[in-house]
Amino acid sequence: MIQFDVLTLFPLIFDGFLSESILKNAIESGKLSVQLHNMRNWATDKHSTMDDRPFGGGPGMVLKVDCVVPCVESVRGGCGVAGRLIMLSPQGRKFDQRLAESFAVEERLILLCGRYEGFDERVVELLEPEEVSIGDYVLNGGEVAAMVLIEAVMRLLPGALGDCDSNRLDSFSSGNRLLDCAQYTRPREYRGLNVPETLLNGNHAEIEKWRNENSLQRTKLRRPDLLN
Ligand code: 6GU
Repeated sequence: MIQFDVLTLFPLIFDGFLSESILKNAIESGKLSVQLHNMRNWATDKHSTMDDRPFGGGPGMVLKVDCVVPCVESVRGGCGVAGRLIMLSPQGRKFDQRLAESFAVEERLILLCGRYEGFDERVVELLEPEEVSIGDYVLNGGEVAAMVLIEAVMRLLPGALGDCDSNRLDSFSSGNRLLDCAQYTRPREYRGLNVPETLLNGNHAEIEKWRNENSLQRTKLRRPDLLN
């Protein structure tokens, strides 16, 4: 059981994500829990202001240190395990399968989602979170990145997926640095396109060989960086 605590200004973004399909089943069968915390509850004024204009001027708004720090401290203190604190931020370390594997062995992960131009830098100085980015592009906030992280970690939890080793064979898991091979299902022929003959003849050694070669070929073409 791994507990995620998500600190966000927009908890409703997570509703559909948490209540459908594989993730819903994993939560219902106790593989993980996700607690949403609305950071606005830690605002200090009557208008529930969480952000303010940046010192020095410029566009956008900055999330206030005196709201965010007490919020994190309160959520952290609400459970015996302090947990690993992760700030979703485009300035962070690039998220990958290895980092997901290191998260999957934790008891508790606290995910801090930013909005606007980000957090007052003193949040980082005081709380020393691990900053994580999901790639080199800009999102409106950390919520979608937090969902990416939760889903990637959830797939690694024992028994969370129906088929017991379907995650071990995934692209990018430890011991597999190749892209997945091409897959086909019925019909055998569609608009003149045929399923490769090897996949139809029932020879499992040959099928395995075809798939390995297909994986290697696709990786060479599309992601040569994975082969080095
Ligand atoms: Cl974690 N946050 C935002 N706002 N943008 C991103 C990101 C995170 N990762 C990639 N782009």
